[in-house]
Amino acid sequence: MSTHVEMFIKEMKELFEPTQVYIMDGSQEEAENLVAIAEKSEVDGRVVLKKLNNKEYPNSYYHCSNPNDVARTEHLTFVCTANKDEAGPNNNWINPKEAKEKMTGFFRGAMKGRTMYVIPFVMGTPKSKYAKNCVQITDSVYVALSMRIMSRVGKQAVERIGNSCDFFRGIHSIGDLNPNRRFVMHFPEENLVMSFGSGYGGNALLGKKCYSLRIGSYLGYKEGWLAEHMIIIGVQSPDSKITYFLGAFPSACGKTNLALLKPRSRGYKIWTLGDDIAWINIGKDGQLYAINPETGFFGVAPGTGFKTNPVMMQTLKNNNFFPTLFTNTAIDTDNNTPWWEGISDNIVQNLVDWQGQKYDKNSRKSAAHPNSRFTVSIYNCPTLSHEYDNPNGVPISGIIFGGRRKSTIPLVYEAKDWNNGVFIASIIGSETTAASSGQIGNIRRDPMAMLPFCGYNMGDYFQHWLNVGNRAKKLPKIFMVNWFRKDENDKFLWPGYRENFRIVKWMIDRIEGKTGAKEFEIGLFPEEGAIDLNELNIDKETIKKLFRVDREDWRKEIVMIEEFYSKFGDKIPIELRNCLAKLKEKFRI
Ligand code: GTP
Ligand code: SPV
Ligand code: MN
Repeated sequence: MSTHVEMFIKEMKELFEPTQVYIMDGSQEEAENLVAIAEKSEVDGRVVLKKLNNKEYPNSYYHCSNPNDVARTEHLTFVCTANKDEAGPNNNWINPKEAKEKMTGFFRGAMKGRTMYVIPFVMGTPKSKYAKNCVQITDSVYVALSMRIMSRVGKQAVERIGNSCDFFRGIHSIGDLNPNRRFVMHFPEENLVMSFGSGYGGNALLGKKCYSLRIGSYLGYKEGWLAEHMIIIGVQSPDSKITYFLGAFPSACGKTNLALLKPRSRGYKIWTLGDDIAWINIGKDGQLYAINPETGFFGVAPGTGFKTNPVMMQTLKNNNFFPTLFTNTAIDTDNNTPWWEGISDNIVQNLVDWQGQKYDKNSRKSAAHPNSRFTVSIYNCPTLSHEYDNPNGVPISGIIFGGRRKSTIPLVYEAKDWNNGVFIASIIGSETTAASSGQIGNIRRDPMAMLPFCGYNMGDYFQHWLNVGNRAKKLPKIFMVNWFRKDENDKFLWPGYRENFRIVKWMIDRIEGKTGAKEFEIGLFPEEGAIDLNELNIDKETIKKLFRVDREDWRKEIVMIEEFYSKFGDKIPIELRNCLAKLKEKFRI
């Protein structure tokens, strides 16, 4: 082991005072050991893992977290740059010295009586020049097991690090799960994250949002690439050609579902490369190429079902090397299988809810927590792309942005060019979801679906997007979608899920120049009849509503956009300010 990794472990051991240290190697034997430990240990009065029905869900385990620890906590997440302006108004900030003192105070002696797990891991395929080396410390066996699913853990990371001191350091302890002593602190200038008091998802699996997005976006800014909250898919047409897309939607707004979509159209297929994070570089030929740094899905359970997402259901039922975890779902106790709202139409007799209480069917509360999730290896996915491990990534022809909006935003439209696309992405608004603690359903600006994940000033981030566009020789087309528009009765106007493929097919026609577009105030719209609505029971009136640009709604929208932009002062690039001025003119504001 490299001296720098050894020094880091020694320093952590002195700080945390654990009973023992467990250095992970990523082996099969280790998976079995850790599962056995988790089945025997309790955290907070709850057994960490319980085995589920092995016939229905092979090698799968149930985990239920403290009810105060079920989602990311954005208000407790900080970016600690030397200078406040560098973190920007989009991030909470305290100065690095103060942050470290606070965290070190929490960390001191926090692992007494516990095991300290050391997780060496690589984000990205180890042979890729875009991959990054990392080491996380944690005292949660659930986090250790999750990291093995979500990233490449083991010797290859140690080998890649060698004698270098250049690796990401992630320091995590669940502490006593007290929300008053819970913080996630990022130090982009030091390639370091400190997280205390939470064992949940993005707060605790530090390779994910903390490193691959917040620190990653900062590194990308310095080094000339982009770290984005995006899926990567390859869409195969009947002529066997594969068109690669990126797709960014805010948390719990449909990325995983689009990434594993099974088209109904004959001859088409979607190949999955990633469902949450993309690292994008300009390749030698001047095109954008994307890799997925992760190796698993940490997906939203509710709404995932045999009808809506059969490929994910198959993924969950596949068996391989990695144990699959279900967190905060309900359980069908007759079958010992995980259960959630929307999984199937079958009626189940006996459920316990996500807190282990017998579920009353007349209850208005859901049985599974709305942010209940599964953690499953990407290698279980039957539609995994053959290019998934390609060290260079895949060349991107289209970028799909989206949000969750009851009104205002049409089903789909296209940007006129790259800069206009950056503008459209910079003004995304979306209703807040259960993926983050706090109120659900409030509209907030979530540019590029990166508001909670951009590790530096978002004004600089917009400029960086424009710069990447200037440097690239061939740019993808940019689209905006909204699967979530509703009617007067609060019903979704668009069937969504697998039917979303109809929109993707139109995008391919646009990329290939097979269909024209009509220009409206906000962008380019599909021509009459260009979207395949065959065998879809939807009337003309509904389609009209889905594409309606309501001038009054847009006037209100522009007020919200201006308010958001104004927080960034003159950091908002002139190109985007010009786009906004043009939009205002069109709506006569
Ligand atoms: P994160 O993992 O939080 O980043 O979320 P995500 O963007 O991957 O979202 P996901 O695909 O897991 O979907 C979130 C929720 O939206 C789930 O409850 C889905 O069932 C629901 N959903 C996804 N796609 C659609 C759609 O096209 N229409 C409707 N109505 N709901 C959808
Ligand atoms: C999200 O919230 O966007 C997620 C889940 O993908 S978490 O890993 O908790 O960030
Ligand atoms: Mn996400």
